[in-house]
Amino acid sequence: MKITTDDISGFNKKVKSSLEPEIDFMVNRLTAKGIAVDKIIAKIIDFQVAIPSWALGAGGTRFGRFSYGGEPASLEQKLDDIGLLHALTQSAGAVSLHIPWDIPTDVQAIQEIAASHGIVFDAMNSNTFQDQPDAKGSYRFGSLNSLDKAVRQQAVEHNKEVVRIGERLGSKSLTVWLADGANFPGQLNFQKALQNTEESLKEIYNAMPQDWKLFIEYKPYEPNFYSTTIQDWGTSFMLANACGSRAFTLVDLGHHLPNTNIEQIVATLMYKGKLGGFHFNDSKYGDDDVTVGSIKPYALFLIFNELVYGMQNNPQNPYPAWMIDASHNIKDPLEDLIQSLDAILIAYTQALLVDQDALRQAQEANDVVKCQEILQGAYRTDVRPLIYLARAKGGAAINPLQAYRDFKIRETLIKERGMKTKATGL
Ligand SMILES: [Mn+2]
Repeated sequence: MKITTDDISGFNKKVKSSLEPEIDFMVNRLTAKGIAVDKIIAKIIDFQVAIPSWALGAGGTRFGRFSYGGEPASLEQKLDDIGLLHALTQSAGAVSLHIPWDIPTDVQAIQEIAASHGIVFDAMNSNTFQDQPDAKGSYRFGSLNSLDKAVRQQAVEHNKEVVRIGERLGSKSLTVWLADGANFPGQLNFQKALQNTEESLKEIYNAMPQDWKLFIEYKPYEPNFYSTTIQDWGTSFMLANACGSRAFTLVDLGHHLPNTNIEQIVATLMYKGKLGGFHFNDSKYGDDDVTVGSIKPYALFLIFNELVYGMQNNPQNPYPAWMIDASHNIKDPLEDLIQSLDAILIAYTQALLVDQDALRQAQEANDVVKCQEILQGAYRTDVRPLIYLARAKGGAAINPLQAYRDFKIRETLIKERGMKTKATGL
């Protein structure tokens, strides 16, 4: 199934007149305040988030998995799904592949499909948290941190192979997330595990092409419930520094203990020029991987406030690689991704509305009340009319979720692919 620009403009014509009063009101109000609405609209249109290839099928928990009809059964179909998402939103113009779940058999054909949808290849993801059927060594007791040199070498070689696949597709970065750790006290020598991890990462880093970046992700627990070797941003930051200038920390919203001040982590890393990537999701208790903005939208806004400040004030930090990293256990994965993209753009737009000069002045005057008023004033602004306007100007459906349902996309995918397909890797 493919959505054409005619489909989109036909849909927009239908819904635009009912939204015009809200859009006009918003634009007039912000313009009266001296805000350059055009610049904000251009920034919203430019913002592109990578979709991981594993997000297009139903996820699961350790208790079970409930398939969703019409899931993409191949890499080609996964790209088609992201193509639909991008046609509707114009903000999902990149894919993040997982190896070995998505090894392309015909690189050129895959490139052509991606190009036909306007999709580029963002960070590649390796997998040393599962044993593959043909693997010699097992990752049961670790991969890059393993005491067994042959296992470490196998994990390093796998990462090098992922980079080679990515090179052929036009990717420029590798994300490493490790499940390595210990489930019980005494199981692991912390120092040896860290030393082995550092040496393995350096070997991967040194084998990457000169224009590639390495993103080191961290996670406090799961699947190792006592200790994780790269458990926090500090450990990731230290390892990135040990590797070199093209190695960075990757922050995943969900990979923190409850109530961690993630916005401060973002600020610290950007100040040091070491925030390479950012994974979006949301969580209530732990690493729940639920829809972005569904639980703590204010925290998401405060994080975006630091991201916007960093993008404007920290030339030492690269433009971060954005990706949605959520798991859709019961929702239609495409609808969930549309909701996530919506929440990301809302928080980003609210952060763009923060009057940075006024905030700095209030901070310098120690006017704490004013500081809070400025931030909350931006957060409490319903910015959706600006996003409608950006979508209309950028060629997206003004309301992508409504368009998705009006176009009967899931019904069509089920007709094309059947009820029982299963996305690879899930
Ligand atoms: Mn992640």
